[in-house]
Amino acid sequence: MTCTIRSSLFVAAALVAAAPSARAAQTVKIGASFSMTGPAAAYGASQKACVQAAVEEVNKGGALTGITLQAIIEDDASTKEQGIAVFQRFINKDKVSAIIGPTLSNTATAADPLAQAAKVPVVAISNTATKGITDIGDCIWRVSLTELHVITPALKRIQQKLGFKKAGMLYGNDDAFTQAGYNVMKAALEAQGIAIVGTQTFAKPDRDYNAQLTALRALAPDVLMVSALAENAAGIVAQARQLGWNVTIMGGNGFNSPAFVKNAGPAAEGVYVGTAWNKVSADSANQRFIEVMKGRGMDPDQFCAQAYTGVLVVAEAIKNAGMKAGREEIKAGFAKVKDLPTPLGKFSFLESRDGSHAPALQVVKDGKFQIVQ
Ligand code: 1QQ
Repeated sequence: MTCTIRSSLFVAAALVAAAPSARAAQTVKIGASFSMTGPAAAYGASQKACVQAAVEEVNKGGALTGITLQAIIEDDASTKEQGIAVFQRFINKDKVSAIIGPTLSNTATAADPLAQAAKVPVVAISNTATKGITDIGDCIWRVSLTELHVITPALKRIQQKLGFKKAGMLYGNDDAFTQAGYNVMKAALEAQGIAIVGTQTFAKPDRDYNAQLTALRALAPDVLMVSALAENAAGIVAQARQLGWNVTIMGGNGFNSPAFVKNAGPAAEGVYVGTAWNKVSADSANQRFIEVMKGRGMDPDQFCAQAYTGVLVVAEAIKNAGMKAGREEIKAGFAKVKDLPTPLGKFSFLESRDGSHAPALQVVKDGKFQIVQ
């Protein structure tokens, strides 16, 4: 009910504000809450550029008859507090039709309940914590695959190649995503019959991991599983190699930013990470996406592909709702998204409102992520 009233008020306001032409397009506002500063800033810059690109492409493509999308992009500063403030602004002041983001699962656990209470549909594009996101309620949807859907098959594939017997674990214990990633890694190791010989933790502000790495190294694991955001991840990998420790390292989703590879430098070589985006997919939607981003001077990463997909999903929901773009209508439109061509592959939502498409495995080689075939 709230949804319907708000959306009709908004449509009325948009019509009043529109140019005098009777045929003027209705502007549909989409809020995007990304971490442009703070520990997740490496992801937010990519997300911002790619939402802007996707909105321009959708508007240019003309598939949304009579509708122009407008993205309002705000910095959530990688914190719960700022995420809540941004969501409040989107919901009550900007009166957006839908929200994309926030970047971190940690922020989503605090901000998404506000959208759920106000019945504003949210599309998560990079939240990968298995629990505590879409189960907030029926307004919360996500494009991103969970750590469970990515790490489990990725570990299985590496295990088949390298045959690990013993694993060490290192994870951030002050963040919903790094904790969730740890839980998934632990379960995946156990399922593969790999013994966990030691577990160490750190927190986001930490910069020295030598004590944890030295303790784990003494236990001689075959693989080190790390659940960390990009900045911590780069420091951990660089310090492990500085210690002369050449153990195989596998990271969670936090590693998927080129910022990790850049900041870890040569130490990143050989690091494995499961990914939601198969960048070498010959699929035409993926090739078109890469071309669009290259045209804008960008070599896209997984976070870009997911952000771009988030906008395509919102546009598809509006189409599914018969070119109606109120909050309730977009939410209903999400339920009808089926096999949508996107950079991530043919996209549909699961019953749980989580994303569903094939994951991939990559390794850092010659200073770049390379898909393991
Ligand atoms: C989460 C993540 C981060 C790495 C997102 C950028 O996967 O917070 O869920």
